[in-house]
Amino acid sequence: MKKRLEEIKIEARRAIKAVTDETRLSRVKAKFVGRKGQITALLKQMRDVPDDEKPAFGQMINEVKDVIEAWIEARSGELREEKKKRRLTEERIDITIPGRRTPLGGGHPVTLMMEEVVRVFMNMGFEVAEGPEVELDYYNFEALNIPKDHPARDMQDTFYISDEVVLRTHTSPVQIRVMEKRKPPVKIIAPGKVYRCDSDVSHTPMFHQVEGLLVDSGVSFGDLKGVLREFVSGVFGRGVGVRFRPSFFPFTEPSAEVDIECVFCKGGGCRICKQTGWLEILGCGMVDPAVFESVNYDSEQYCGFAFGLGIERVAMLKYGVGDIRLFFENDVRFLRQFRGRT
Ligand code: 2U9
Repeated sequence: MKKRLEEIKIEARRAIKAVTDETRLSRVKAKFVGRKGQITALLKQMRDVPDDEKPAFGQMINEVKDVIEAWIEARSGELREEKKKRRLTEERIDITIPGRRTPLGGGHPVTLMMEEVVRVFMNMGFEVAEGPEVELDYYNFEALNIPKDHPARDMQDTFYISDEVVLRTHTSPVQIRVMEKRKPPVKIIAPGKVYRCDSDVSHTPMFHQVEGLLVDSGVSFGDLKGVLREFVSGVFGRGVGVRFRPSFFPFTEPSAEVDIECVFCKGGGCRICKQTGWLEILGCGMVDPAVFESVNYDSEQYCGFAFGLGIERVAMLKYGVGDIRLFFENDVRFLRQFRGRT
C-alpha cells in the first residue's frame, strides 16, 4: 500500500505539471483527490490494514492528499497568471478603429413640409386648430354649402363609414367646429390628414392639407392676397411670382386658384409647368355667406377668407418630386434625401 501511495504521488505530480488549462486541471483533481479518486479508493482499502497500523497509514495517505492538493492549488495559480500574461501580450486592441455609430433617422418629407408651412402661417399670427379624421357628413359637407348632388359627395370620391359618417375629405370641418364654439375674430389654420377615393401619380387615398380661415369685420380679398403672397415667399423664397385665377368652390365666393412662377424654369416654360411658366399651388376665396349662416355668424357684420393647400403637392413642387406615391413607399433611398432639412 505504501508503494501504491508513492506511485500515485509521482503520477499526480507528472499529471499536474503537464496540464495547460483549468478544465484539465479540475479533471486531474477529480482523478486523484476527488470523491471517486485514487486517494479515496486507498482510504477505503484501510479496512484490510491491521488495526494497529491504521493510524500510521491514515496519516501517510492524508499527507500525500494534502501535498497533491497543494500542487493543484499552486498549478492553478500558475495557469491563471499565464492566462493573464497571454491576454496582456497577445491581445491587441486597436483604439484607432472608429466606433459603430447608431444610425440616425430623420423627419419624413411630408412632416418637414407640413411643419414648414405651419411655421410660416404661425409667424403671421394664425393659431393651429385640430379635429377628428372620422367626421359627420354634416361638418364635412352640409355646413360647407356642398350640395347633396355635388360629385365630392359621391361614393366614388368619399370613403363612407355609414350614411352620416365619412373620412373627412378636407380639414374644413375643423374650421366649422371652431366657429361653432367661438365668436370672431378667428384666425386659424387646420393641418392634418384627409381622405379621398383617388389614386394616381398626383393623388393618394390619404394626403395632408393645411387650410386657413380668417374671419373679422372688414376683411378684404386684398388681405387674402397679402397673406398668400407672404406664404409663397416664406416657402419658395422672396421674388417668386404669384397670380390669382378666378375659380369656383361651394364654400367661397368669389374663389380663386393660386399659381406660382414655375420654380424649375423660372417662368420660361418647361415640361413640369407644361410650357405655361406657372404651377398651381392652392385654392382660396372669401367665405360664402351660406357657410357663416351654418355657424350663426352675422354675415352683414363679419366676413373673411379661406384657403386650402395639399402638403404633398407643395413638397413635390419644392423638391421636384414627380410621383406623389414616392412619399408613401418608405424607400429609405428616397427618404434619406430629405435628411437634415427642417
Ligand atoms: C371654411 C370655409 C371655407 C377652404 C378652401 C380651397 C379653396 C381649395 C384645395 C387645395 C388643394 C383642396 O388639397 S386640395 O385638393 N382647397 O382649393 N380650400 S378654399 O375653404 C374653406 C374652409 C373652411 C369654414
